Amino acid sequence: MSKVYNPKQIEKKWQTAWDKAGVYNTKNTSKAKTYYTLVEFPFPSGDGLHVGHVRSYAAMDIVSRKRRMQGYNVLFPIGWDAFGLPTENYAIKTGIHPAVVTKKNTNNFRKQMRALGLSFDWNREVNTSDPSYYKWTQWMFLQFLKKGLAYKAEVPINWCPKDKIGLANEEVVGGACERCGTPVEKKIKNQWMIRITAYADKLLAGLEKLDFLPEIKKQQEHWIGRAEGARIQFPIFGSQSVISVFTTRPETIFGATYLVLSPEHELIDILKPQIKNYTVVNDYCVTVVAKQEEDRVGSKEKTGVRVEGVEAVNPATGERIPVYVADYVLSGYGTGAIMAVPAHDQRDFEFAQKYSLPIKIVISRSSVENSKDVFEGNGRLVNSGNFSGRDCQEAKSDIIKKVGGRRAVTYKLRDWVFSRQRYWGEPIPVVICGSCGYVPVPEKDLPVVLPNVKDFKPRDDGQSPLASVATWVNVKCPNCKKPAHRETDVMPNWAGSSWYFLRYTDPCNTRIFADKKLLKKFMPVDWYNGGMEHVTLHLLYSRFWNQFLYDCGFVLAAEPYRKRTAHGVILAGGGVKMSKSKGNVINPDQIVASHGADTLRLYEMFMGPFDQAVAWDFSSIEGVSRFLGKVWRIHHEKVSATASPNRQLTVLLHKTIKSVSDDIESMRFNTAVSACMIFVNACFDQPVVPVSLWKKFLLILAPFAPHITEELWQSFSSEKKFSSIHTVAWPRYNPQFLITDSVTIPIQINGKMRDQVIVPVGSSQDHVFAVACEREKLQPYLRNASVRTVIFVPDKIMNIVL
Ligand code: ANZ
Ligand code: ZN
Repeated sequence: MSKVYNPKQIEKKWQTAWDKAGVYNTKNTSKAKTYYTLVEFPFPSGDGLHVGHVRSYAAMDIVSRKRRMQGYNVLFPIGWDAFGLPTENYAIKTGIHPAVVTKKNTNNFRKQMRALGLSFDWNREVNTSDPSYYKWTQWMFLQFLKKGLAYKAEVPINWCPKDKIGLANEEVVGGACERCGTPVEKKIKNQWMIRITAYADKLLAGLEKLDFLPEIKKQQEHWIGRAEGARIQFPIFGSQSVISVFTTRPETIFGATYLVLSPEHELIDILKPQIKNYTVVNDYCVTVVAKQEEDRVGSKEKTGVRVEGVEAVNPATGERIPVYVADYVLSGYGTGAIMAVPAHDQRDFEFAQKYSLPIKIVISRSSVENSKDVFEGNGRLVNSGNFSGRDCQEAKSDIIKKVGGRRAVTYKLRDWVFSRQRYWGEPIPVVICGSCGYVPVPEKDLPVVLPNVKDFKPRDDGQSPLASVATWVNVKCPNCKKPAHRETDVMPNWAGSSWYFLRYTDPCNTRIFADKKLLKKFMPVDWYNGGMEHVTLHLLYSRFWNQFLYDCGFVLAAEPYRKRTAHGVILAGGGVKMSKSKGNVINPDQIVASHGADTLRLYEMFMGPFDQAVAWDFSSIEGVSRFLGKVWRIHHEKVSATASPNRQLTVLLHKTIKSVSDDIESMRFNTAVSACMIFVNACFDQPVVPVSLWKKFLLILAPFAPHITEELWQSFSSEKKFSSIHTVAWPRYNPQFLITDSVTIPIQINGKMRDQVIVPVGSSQDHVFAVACEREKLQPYLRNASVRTVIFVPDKIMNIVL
């Protein structure tokens, strides 16, 4: 064994040994309690793994290793979220098939992950772009279809008029096409939709019992955006039509001085003959519809046009009020039309001021709240007919009744647009037949395999490149056998990641996506760690997907994740974002090559609180590397089997075991590492370190620095057969050593107990005697007496013989 710590000589060696011995393999048949740790599987980009991945993976690797040592049968899997735009765009640029690029990139990721010593069970790797995987994604789509949760609808998509392609939201940057900078337009397309809104209440209710970070729950609730209120119909004067509005404040209806339609509202076409300024209205609508939603709402100045010739009747007052179209009313929310109450709603107030519309106060503000702002609070009704004088909340039900409205609930959550007119995704398994309509591909014919194409670019007509593959597109209708054609849209990138955690339990099953027995054994995931950027879409989609499969009876737990935590991002030195264009991206491979994987892992755990953003700091890497060097030296220079017991080190060791054990559970990895450093420094100050203490220390360091600890541990082993440190039981601490740092010592005078003193553990005879001499209780005995001898047992007892 080398005298100096050299990670290059040990890391590869142990990675191979662990693989060979199957140390991290999850056992389907084990009787031990299971524990399922999950990290977000990466998109295998051409840039390879970055240091941000390492932070999350190393953290959950530590949790997984601790659980194994605690005796659990741990499932800690990994795979590839392999479909997606970057690979497709790369294919468009280079002509290299996305499957070829994916293979190359996953090989690189796998190599990088292995070099980090992550304890994944590599037998369970999944790849969402593999037909044996997406067969089941397609099968699940058919279940949605069967249950009426997949449907077709006309919805607006982002459209680049120059490239002539539909864009995903993430390809729209500041309202312009990410590649060419052309302002993006909206284009109405017939799309596959998934009715996630049917699960809005279940998704909300399910949150309650889950151990998610409070911030994560809040974001999910906000995204679902449940609002209680009423739907109220406003008749149109001189017409059969009515305008139905959704309001959360029906009690303010006496103050509704105008109505607003969203520019997409269907009534605009229906009322065309009646609208005097139709051209102006229509031009306005077309411009607004082309805009991005974030440009329409928010702080921007509101715009609108009066719909001339159309007046509505306020059902509370009987008054005729004007109707507008305006950008601040959205089509996808509520009914897409509002009653505007400018005295009590800030948005309406701004609009009313701009267009000189009447502002009528219907709730009196209590005198204390006398600011100039629009009063959006509750209070006594005024100017509200018979209801005046009543408390607005108390009168709410009566007012809804009086105007013929009904209570209603609305959600911000919208149905999921599930089509992409792209290539690198799961083909939607549907055949379109002239006589039968949309016909599901029979389950026995799955997977519908993505055909090979030469040109990956979407077509000028906005269709997927698949539309050009005649041999693939033209099929017989599964129903009537007449000529028909395949759906050429593919699924969004979010599909495959909505259920990957289920597949890990049974990754090779060809009969079903996962066997129920194995689902029962491993699901739900015990602990899922991921980024804050995924707590709305991915987390919501996957919870929904799992809840749906649960309702169908295919999985046994309604909620897929028991616990969800999140890591902070890693910034470049100076606290700025790491980005290729700035050239400040840190490649983990470099650190592994220069300092070793153990140092990189330990550094990323030590760099700062796990849930916070931290900046990269090379000098700290050196510090961590020196720490491991010290561990190495102590092991070789000080650890001894014949060293006599050392109380100070023993107490410190037990404290360290406790803090490392607790800190791993609460993800305070940085303080766990510093506790280890304190212990190592204390050992370094000693001439010898008892081997029994040292072995326990190696065990708690093992999850953090798996290679060096394995190497040092094996030096104690004389057995031929390899038995890894990572399978040894997690050490327990003895609470007795932790109770306190001081002890109570009884003081005897001539063998009779007279008092007791509290002194620091390990106090000397002189110190204890000095403390005793100060005690009032002992004064009668000790004053003027001559001490013959003192019998002292450290930390136990003192007998003063006079
Ligand atoms: C009248 C009213 C009076 C309103 C008042 C508020 C205050 P939240 O709370 O965000 O859910 N609204 C309804 N549909 C809308 C749409 N499609 N686009 C934009 N705004 C819409 O919002 C509910 C309130 O937002 C509703 O209650 C409605 O304005 C508006 F003193 O109706 B309210
Ligand atoms: Zn047919």
